[in-house]
Amino acid sequence: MPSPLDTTKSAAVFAAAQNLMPGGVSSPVRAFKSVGGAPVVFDRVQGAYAWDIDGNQYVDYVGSWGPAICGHAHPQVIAVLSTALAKGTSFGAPSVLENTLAEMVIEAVPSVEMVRFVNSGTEACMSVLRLMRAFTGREKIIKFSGCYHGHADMFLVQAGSGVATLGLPDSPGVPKSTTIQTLTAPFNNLEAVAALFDQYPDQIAGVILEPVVGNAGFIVPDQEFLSGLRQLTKVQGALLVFDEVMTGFRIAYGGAQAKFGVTPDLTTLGKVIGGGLPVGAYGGRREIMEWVAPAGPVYQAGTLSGNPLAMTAGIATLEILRQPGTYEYLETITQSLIQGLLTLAEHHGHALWGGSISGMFGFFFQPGPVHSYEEAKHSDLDKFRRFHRGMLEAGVYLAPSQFEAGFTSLAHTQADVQQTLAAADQVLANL
Ligand code: KE4
Repeated sequence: MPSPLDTTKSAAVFAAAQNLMPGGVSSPVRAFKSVGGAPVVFDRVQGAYAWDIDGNQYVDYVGSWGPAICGHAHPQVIAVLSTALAKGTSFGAPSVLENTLAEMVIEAVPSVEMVRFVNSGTEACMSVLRLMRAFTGREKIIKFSGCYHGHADMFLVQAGSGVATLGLPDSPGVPKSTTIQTLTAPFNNLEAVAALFDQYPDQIAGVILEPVVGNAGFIVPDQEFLSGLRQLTKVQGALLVFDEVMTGFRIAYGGAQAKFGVTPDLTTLGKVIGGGLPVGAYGGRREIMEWVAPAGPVYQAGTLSGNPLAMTAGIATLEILRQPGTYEYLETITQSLIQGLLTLAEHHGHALWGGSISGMFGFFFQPGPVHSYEEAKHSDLDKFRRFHRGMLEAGVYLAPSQFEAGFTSLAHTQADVQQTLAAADQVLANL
C-alpha cells in the first residue's frame, strides 16, 4: 500500500478555509464530503498533472470538471492569454473575439445557428429555460432524475452532481411555486416522458437533458431514447434542449448531438469553450434565439459576458481541438484507462460497471448495467470512498463522488494510464 501522503499544509489551509467559506470551498463537491477525509489544496496544474501545496503530484482525471481537455495550462492558451491581458481584462462592449468564438461554435454544433455568451453553465441553463418558456408560451419543463443543469431554482429537483453527492433533498430556499413546473422522468425512459406529455397536454415548454449524463456518474443514452425524444417533442410542439455544458466539444467536436446524430432545438455549453476561464453559452435555431434581448423581448444580461480573456482562451482551445486526430486520441487513451480498470476490478473480485466516450468516462461499484440514476444509486458508495482515498494516496486524483464523471485530456499519455492502473491494482487488491 502506498504510504500516506504528507498533506500537512493542505490540512491547515482547509481548516482555515472552513472558517471563511461555507464548507471551506467555493463549490460543494470540492469538499470531499462523500469520500471523506480533507481535500488536498492545489498549488498549480500543468498538462495531465496537479500539485498540492505539500508538493504531492497527481495524475488529474477531474481537469477542473471538464475545461482542461487540452491539458492544464496549455502553452498555446497561456501564450494568447498573456497577449490578450495586455489589452485589458474586460471591455463591456462588443469585441471581434466574440464574433470569432461565436462563428466557431456555430460552425461546430449542428443545432446552433445563433449563440449568446454568458459566464457559467448555470447561467446558460437558466437563460435557455426562460427562452423555452417565452417561445412556446408554456411553463412546464421535463428534466431527468440525476441530471444537473446548474443551481438555478427550477432545476434543483432530483438533481445530480453535488446535490446527489451530498444526498440533499431538493434544496431548501427553492419555492414550491418554482419547482411545481419542473417534471421529472428517469433517464433512458421514453415512455415516462410520453406519459408526462399525455398528462399535461400543451403545457410542457420542452425537455432538457444531459445527452450523455455526467452528473449521476457516467451514463450513456440509448440511441432510441435520444431519437425518440426528438420525435416526441416535435409532435408535441415542445422544444428539445441538450445541456452540453459537459459534453460539448468533449464527446465530439460537435458534441453529443453530432456523435448521436440527434439535433436539438437549443443547446447549452460551458467549460471547454472557456478554456478554463468563466464562460457559458446557449444557442440554437435562429427563429428562437432572435427572441433574446435586445433582438427580442426575452431579457438576459451579464457584466462579464463575452469578456476578451474568456473568449481568447475559448478560441485557442477550440483551435487545438479541431486539429485532426484529437478525438481519436481521447477515445484511445480513455478506453485504455477504463478497460484496464474494469479488468483489474474483475481480477480482484470487485463488481465494477463503467465505460467511456471520447475524453469522458465513469465507473460504478456495482455489477450494472446502469442506465439511469435510479440504478446508479445501488452502487457501493463505501467501496467507492475507499477506492478514491487509496488512489489519492497513490497519486491519482479522481472525482470525489460516485455521482460524477471523469475526464481525460490530450496531455494524458499511455504512461500516465499505466501508472494509474498500477495504482489501481494495488488499491483494488486491498479494498
Ligand atoms: P456551472 O454553473 O458549474 O458552470 O455549470 C453548471 C452545469 C450545467 N450543466 C451541466 C451538464 C454541468 O455538468 C454543469 C456543472 N458541472 C459540475 C460538475 N458535475 C460542476 C462542478 C461543480 O459544481 O463544482
